[in-house]
Amino acid sequence: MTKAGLRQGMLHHLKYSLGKDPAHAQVRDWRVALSLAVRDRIVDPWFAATRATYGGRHKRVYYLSMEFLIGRLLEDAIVNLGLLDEAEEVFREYDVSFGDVLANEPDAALGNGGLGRLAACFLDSLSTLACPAYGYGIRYEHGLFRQRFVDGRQVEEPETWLSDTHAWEFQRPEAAFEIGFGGEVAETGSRALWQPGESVIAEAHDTPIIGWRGNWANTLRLWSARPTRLFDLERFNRGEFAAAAEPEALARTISRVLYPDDTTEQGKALRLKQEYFFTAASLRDILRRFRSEYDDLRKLPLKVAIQLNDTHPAIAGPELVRLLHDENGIDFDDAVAIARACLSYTNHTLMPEALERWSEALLGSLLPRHMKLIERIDDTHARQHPDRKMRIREDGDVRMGELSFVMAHKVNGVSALHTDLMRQTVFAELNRLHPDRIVNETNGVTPRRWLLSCNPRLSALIDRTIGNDWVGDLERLSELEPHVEDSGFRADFAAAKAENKAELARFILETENIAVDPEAMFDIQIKRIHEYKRQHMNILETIALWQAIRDNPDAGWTPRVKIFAGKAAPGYVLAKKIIHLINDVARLVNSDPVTSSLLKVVFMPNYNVTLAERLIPAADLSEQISTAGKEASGTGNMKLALNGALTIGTRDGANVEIRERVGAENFFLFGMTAPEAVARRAVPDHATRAIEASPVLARAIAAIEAGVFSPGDPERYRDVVENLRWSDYFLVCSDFDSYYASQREADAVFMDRDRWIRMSVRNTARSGWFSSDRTIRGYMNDIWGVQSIV
Ligand code: 475
Repeated sequence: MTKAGLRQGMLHHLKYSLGKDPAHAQVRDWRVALSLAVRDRIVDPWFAATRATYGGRHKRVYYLSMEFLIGRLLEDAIVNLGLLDEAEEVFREYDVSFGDVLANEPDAALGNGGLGRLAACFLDSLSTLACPAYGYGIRYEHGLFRQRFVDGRQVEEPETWLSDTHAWEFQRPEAAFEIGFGGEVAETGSRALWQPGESVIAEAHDTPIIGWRGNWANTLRLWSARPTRLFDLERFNRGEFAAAAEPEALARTISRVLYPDDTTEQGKALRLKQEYFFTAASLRDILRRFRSEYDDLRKLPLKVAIQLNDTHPAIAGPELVRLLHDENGIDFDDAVAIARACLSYTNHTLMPEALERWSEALLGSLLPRHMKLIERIDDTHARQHPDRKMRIREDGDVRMGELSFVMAHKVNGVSALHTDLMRQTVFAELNRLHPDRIVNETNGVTPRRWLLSCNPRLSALIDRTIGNDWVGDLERLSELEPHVEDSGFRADFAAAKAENKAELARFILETENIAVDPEAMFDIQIKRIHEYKRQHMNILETIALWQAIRDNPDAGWTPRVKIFAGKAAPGYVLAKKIIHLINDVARLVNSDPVTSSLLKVVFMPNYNVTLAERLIPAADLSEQISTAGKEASGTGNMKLALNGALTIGTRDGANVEIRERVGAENFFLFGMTAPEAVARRAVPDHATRAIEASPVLARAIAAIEAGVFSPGDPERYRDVVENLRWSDYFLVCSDFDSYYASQREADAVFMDRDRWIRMSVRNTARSGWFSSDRTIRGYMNDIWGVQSIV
């Protein structure tokens, strides 16, 4: 499309969709007008993709996920359509800042963290690879809370992405299903009929997702809940206004807000309702589409692949069996076999507190028919394997991981290490029974968002050096490798990083009022706050470094800026304490004249996709320091390495594979391995011993205890410290010395700027394998049995 076409489309929407002329248009008007003009360009490829899928009678992939952390969509769409230059020029003509227009778009945070962002990267790759696919999820009215700090403490505020006009979706009032809850099951012979006690309507909203180069578009279909009965007019007329609106309020609660907990499971009835709500609506939609083309439901697995993103949609197993068996009269065992052939399940965490369990009592009251079917699935499976004692139900709970495993033909982990640990630990027994079921699909990230658009300086350099085919084939980045010997290339590579850092430094000054030295090492830890991710180990190291610099300010220290960002679950007390501690340390350290040219600490509030896009291109050092065995994969680690950051990290998750690919000599490794961590945990007093053995750690802890960072309130971090001393399940103390030493090695290398740049180039050149295009090809071949349509 030409610039003229884009201009015309935008002016058309400005006038006829927004009722404005250019002279009076506000930034929001321009943003919505541009979005609608861009959306218009997506519709034809979108229709064409649908026609090609129908016409070729192709199998479709359905990705069921409670979370899609998509962020802003406008730049993504513009970049994928190849309209970036055109859009920039048009806005120059109107003297409107294109950057402001892009920044006006709300960041759609329909997810918590890694799991939700992975789903969003997968959408981009599915379209790029022309794989016929639908994402299915919930259209939350409020996404992940906004984070503010008040006196260093996290405060949560509701997020309102929809109130600022979401220009991408098409409402589909005709694509609606009634979803039931509760009620009774009437058994007649071998058949059962579920009569729900209450119900809500699931209504579809479609967002087209265009792939790289604009050749193919899939659909993200999000469900919102509305009441079957809008409004109780009788009660209203009696003057009972609040009561009259009750049915509506109750129904809308279901899609009102995203649960803000990641990696903990809370067993709330509303959460289960949300899970069943979107899963049931999606399955009904999938069967409706199948039936519009085929009549034999037994052929479902030939045309339908359903991926369960963690156990949140695990009720899909029993629900599909219910639809096939109860509602379509297919024999129970056949129904289970058909469902299993369609379903596959991705596990994202082995942390016991994250593995979903629902009490049989709750499940039985909310989904009585499903509870019966789960019992039957469990009994059948147990009967088939009488020598084993594996049960889906345990202690009055249904274990959703086990249910998903039994109902899936493939179960995958998200990194090589994580998949091995699945086989050895959580699913050891099931793996013995079904040794071919577990497969690995190491995560990846989309190169369009996480290099091309977020890092225009580096992208332009790569284009100039090797052309731009890397965007659709990230392994082509290996062609950069020979250029590591070219001093001109190295200088350009260093300059791109330096400019990104200078830009971030300006942003930090503007938003946080902290002056940071753009020449210093930008050392970045960005992710949800969790004990297993060990932000507290990082801040302890920061304290120790500060103390060491104060002891001897002229010892030739490498200047550092420690940057943190991430949200804590609102109910996770210790994680919130860690945030408070980091902010307290920042306040003191940043105002210390002795260290101020050498060390700064910044906690950027409200981490989200947009902030990640700012931080990642400016990173020198990527902190990937989880306790070995606890981080399933990580994906931020991949984004940072791809953008030339060196990793300081443990042998955990995908770090292992990153290190293999970028080379051990280009990676700062420290800490125990996963088996060593397990063994160490069994040593009594491991933490106390580690603290006694490490004067550096002991002194850092002592400073916290003495109230150095919380003057007048030395008790503030008592729980953090006690936890470290007396339990330290995540082995912060045991790994500390190794971490500290590795940091000092990073300091030394950073001083040798040319060496650092070479290592940085190699990280970029060797990270091509971590494209989500590669990951999705893996799912297509190993799990779904589908092919790209060309
Ligand atoms: C892993 N989220 C990362 C990433 O595979 C991994 C759990 C319960 C409720 C809501 N959200 C969650 C997760 O479990 C999660 O995000 N897991 C993450 O998945 C993608 O890279 O290591 O921690």
